[in-house]
Amino acid sequence: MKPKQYLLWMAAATAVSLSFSACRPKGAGSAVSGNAAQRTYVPPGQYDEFYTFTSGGFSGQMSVYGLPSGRLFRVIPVFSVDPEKAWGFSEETKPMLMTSHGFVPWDDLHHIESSFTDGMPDGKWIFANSNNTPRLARIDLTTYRTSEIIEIPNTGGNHCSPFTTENSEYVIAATRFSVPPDGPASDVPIDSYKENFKGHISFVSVDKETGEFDIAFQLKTPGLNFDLSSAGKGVSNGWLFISCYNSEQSHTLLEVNASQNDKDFIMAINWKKAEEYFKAGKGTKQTNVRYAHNKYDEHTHTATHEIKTEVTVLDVADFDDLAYLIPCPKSPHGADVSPTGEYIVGSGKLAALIPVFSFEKLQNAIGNSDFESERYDGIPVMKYESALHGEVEKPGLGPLHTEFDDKGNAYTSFFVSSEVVKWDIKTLEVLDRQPTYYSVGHLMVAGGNSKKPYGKYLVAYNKITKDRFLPTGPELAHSAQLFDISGDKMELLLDFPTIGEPHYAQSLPADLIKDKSLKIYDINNNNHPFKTNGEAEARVERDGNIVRVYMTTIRSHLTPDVIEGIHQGDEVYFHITNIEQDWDMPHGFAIKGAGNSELLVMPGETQTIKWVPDRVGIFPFYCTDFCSALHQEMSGYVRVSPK
Ligand code: CUK
Ligand code: CUA
Repeated sequence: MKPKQYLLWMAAATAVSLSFSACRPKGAGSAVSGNAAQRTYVPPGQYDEFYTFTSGGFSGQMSVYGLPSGRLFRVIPVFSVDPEKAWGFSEETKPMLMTSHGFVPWDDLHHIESSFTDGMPDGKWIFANSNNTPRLARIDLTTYRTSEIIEIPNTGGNHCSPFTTENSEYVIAATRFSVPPDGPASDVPIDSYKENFKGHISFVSVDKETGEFDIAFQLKTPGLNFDLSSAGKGVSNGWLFISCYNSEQSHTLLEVNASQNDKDFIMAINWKKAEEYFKAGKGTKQTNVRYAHNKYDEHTHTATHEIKTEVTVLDVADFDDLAYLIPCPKSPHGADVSPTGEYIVGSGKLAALIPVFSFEKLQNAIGNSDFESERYDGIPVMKYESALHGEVEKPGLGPLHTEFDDKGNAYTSFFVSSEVVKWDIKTLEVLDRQPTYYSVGHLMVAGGNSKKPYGKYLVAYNKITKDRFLPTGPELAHSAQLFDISGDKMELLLDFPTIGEPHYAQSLPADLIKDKSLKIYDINNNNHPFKTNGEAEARVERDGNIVRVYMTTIRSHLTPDVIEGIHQGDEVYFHITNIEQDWDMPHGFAIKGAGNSELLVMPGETQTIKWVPDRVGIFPFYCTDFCSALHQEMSGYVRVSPK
């Protein structure tokens, strides 16, 4: 590209728009490492080194990939229905997708974060947020199922989430769209934004033993848009750093209104202080909220859905020492904290540099009240220089996210110039850059957000696939690219397709997963109200027009397998109990005309399908999961007679 063209490109990229797809590096002849095949090959019967929990974006799911192979092992439904696992179809799982708006069986699963102990992934839970109807989920790594979902009140767009503190004391959820607080008073003109629209940051506590969520408290802030955040760790443990855009507090995000200021902010929050105030009874109880809290019980094998109506809110402007604003150029996206906790990296999407802030300088400035003379809606504003460690100069265009390795290096993704750039955290010197195909969004280093990154691998999650795979229709699978980062230069090893749009991921070492005791369901601990203990108990019971079929499943029969006395319009529940002794021998169940999908029932578990037959006739049912040589024989008939 000629210099003049480049300048035009810069101008276009930094000032005008975010549709940069024309500015991709040319030529897909990327430098794949010569022995890449060997380095990503996992021989038959051997395991991958890392298991990577990957967000599925608008698919609403999470998936588990192996590294370095890029093999897909599992799709875990979280905020969307999934017929393969009957998630959101079985009567037991439907309550998990209930919200204060009713049944919402889809969402935009954005970010993933593992639970931490002392700043390291502990392999207990994976947290995920939903961006649209604001929710947080907890996935249990003994069951690989979503165990809990909590809705977040007073928010719209739960993008800045689920960032986790050093010992998983809290999962943080901050609103992307500021909105008037919930309740009847929220019926206000949209152009009264500055007056009425507020940001809320939720602190969702996590029970150390069970992992159970609770919204401990919320912080109310000026009407900023919160984008991303990281909890402090090490020296900065107890703090939280959140990138904010739209410091103009414009009610429309047209660039002429919302991207005017040269700098937006990173908000630094002393969450330990906030917790102290909350525990001392500060803040107000807001009682006009409504939010869902859903839990899956592994003993009854059934989810419960509850609506809660109360939350404690602390207004940051009421306290002098809770929140500070650090100016950050321009429309910052990621706010990422280095492994030691000393440095906070801002990534202004429209900035041509990367500002790196120093926690120590920040503390000194706070200690000396070295602030700008004017506050921002009551919040002290730091002087840019007094918090700045330094700037990475000319790193690339459109910085988004930064991760870290085990050797003092940072890696930043650049959407516009479509590359990953490696730089030294202390000297801020750019050390290497590699193109990505194309337009990388998030990137992930194994353990790259922990106190001791595992390093070794980096995955770039690209937004645009273009020529990497043959078109399979106009939408191509988003491509992930695996780099080996153990040497001085990053080496591209592998392209692999992903499900939905991965925004973030967390790699856990295979050993950590392996050592976790997998939950194996024991029928003796099964407290499902409609379980069947054995074939002798299998039966059909009628109560008015409600029919319950207590059915067992074991290789190779379903009991009962001949069912008569059902009438058109009856409400029929098939409660299927899998009475296998082998832990990994699920059976499926489906019946003609029952549109609410199949079931997949684990050994020791009971699951239910509801069916209202709409006509007279004979309806076959069968096991959907090929389970033995006599799998095709696992079937039966229901006879439906007139009303
Ligand atoms: S965001 Cu996806 S590229 Cu919605 Cu985490 Cu930055
Ligand atoms: Cu059971 Cu197929």
